[in-house]
Parts: sequence; C-alpha cells; structure tokens
Amino acid sequence: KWKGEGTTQNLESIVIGRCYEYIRLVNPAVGEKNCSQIWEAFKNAFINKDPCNILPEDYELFINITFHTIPPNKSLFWENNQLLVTSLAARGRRYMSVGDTLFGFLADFLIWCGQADSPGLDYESCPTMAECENNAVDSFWRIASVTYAKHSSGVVQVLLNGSAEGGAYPQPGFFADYEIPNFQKDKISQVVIWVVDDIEGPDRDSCGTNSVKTLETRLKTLGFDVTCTDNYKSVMFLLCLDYPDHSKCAFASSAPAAQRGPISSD
Ligand code: ENP
Repeated sequence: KWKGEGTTQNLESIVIGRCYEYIRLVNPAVGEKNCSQIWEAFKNAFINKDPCNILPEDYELFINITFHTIPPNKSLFWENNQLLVTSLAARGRRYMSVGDTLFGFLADFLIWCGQADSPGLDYESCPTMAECENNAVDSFWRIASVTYAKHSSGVVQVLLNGSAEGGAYPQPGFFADYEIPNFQKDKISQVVIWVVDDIEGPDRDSCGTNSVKTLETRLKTLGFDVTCTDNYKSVMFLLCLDYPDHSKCAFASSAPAAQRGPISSD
C-alpha cells in the first residue's frame, strides 16, 4: 500500500548480527553492549504504530544504549556519495561517518517499518519521505544525525559530490538541516570540505561557487574555520580505482623519467 520498498527480510537477525560484529570486531573500543536489548529498543520505536507517525524521540532509548564517543578529527559528513564514503571511511579505520558508529552501523542500507494495530513488520511496503516525513527510517536518521553532529569534534570533514543534480550541498538535506545546526562551536576546530566530481560526471559545483559557496558562507558566519578543496587527491585515487585509464586519472608524475618509460638515447 505504500510506495517505498518493504522491510528488509531478516531484519532482526541482521541488526543483532551487526551489533555483535561491531562490538567484537569493527570497534571493540565501544565496550560491552547488550545486543538483544538494543534490538528491543530499536523495534519498540516503530512496531504497533502508524508508520507515518514515528518521531526521532521514539529512538531515544535506542540511541542512549548504543551511544559511544566519536573520536576527534574522525567525523566525516557527506551528501550523495554513500559508496565512496563507505570505502573512504573503511569501517572507521580512516574516518568515522555516522554509518561507522554503532547506532548508524546497525541500520545502514536497511529499510524497516511496522503497522498500526499489529506487532508485525511490514515486508510488503514502507512509506517514502514523499508520503510522510515522520516515517520510521527518516526519523531514525534524523536523531542519528543530530547525535553524531553534536558529538563530533576537532577537524571534521565533509565530502560532497560536485556532480550532484541538486547541487553538492542540498537544501533541504540531512547535513544542512540536522547536522550543521548541531555543530558545537567550542568543540570543532576546523571544517574541511572536499568537493569531488564523479569521474564521468559533469562539474556542476566547486569550492566557491553555487551551493558550495552558500555552505562556506554559512559555516563562516557561524564562526567556523573553513577550508575547501576541489577533487581532493586521496578521494580521486579511490574513484580512479574504477577508471584507471580515464584522463582525470592520469595523475601528474614526479617520478624519474626512467620510471615513466625508456629514454631514447643513452
Ligand atoms: P543518500 O540518500 O545518499 O543515501 C541514503 C543511504 O545511506 C541509505 O541506504 C541509508 O541507510 C544510508 N545512510 C547512512 N547514513 C545515513 C544518514 N545519516 N542519513 C540518511 N541515510 C544514511 O543519503 P542522504 O539522505 O543524502 O544522507 C546523507 C547524510 O548522512 C549526510 O547528512 C551525511 O552527513 C550523513 P537506510 O537505512 O536509510 O537504508 C544521516 C542521514 O552522514
């Protein structure tokens, strides 16, 4: 009956399994957590309720029991490049995006919703953002975003897609609406923005232009130290993995001539 895809099959097993994977292997530094209690808190936020009337607050207990500190200088905010962020962050080893925190990790890539007057999950369909704002998934990411932004500190990075149709810095968007407003002025020393175009995509937005300019101005007005880099090299290397022969991936080399090819005479 809803327009969106239904609940991911085996949701309970995935969430509980991910919970153990996270606390035992991905990030044991978070310490002991009760994974079945975490699943109960997650489920109780949305089961037996109108799937269009789930609020971020409904996940409060879940957030409280999954919460852990976010290491300084490791936060990575983003829009429109989830797969790139997933490989750049490397499950928290390089950066810790919200999807690399315990609370985000449990839900990443999943879909879920319940139904009014029934304890069952709806595996057939779930409401989309267009059908109702207060759906189980979007309300979840709202409180996850707010929590993550509030607890980010030091140098924070923002990875934006310069080829995105709605602009690299979409408004409305989670970053614009739930993350920036929760940045703690006294905890964040610098905001590092990277605007990276898709290898085969158009160059729609760059540092100092269009929506990125809007973002830079907003952050500076809020009093943050802001830097912006176009096509940041480390991120380009990751993208170029899939396009080794593309002209954008022919990195200027300072290697000695002999390493690039034989020299004709001598
Ligand atoms: P999209 O639309 O590119 O990607 C949505 C996908 O990313 C979904 O599979 C979603 O999981 C997963 N995801 C991981 N973290 C978030 C998230 N944090 N979030 C919404 N979805 C997330 O992402 P958006 O909508 O532009 O959101 C990007 C935001 O995430 C940025 O603000 C960034 O700073 C933040 P699922 O469970 O829905 O399938 C907040 C909102 O990290």
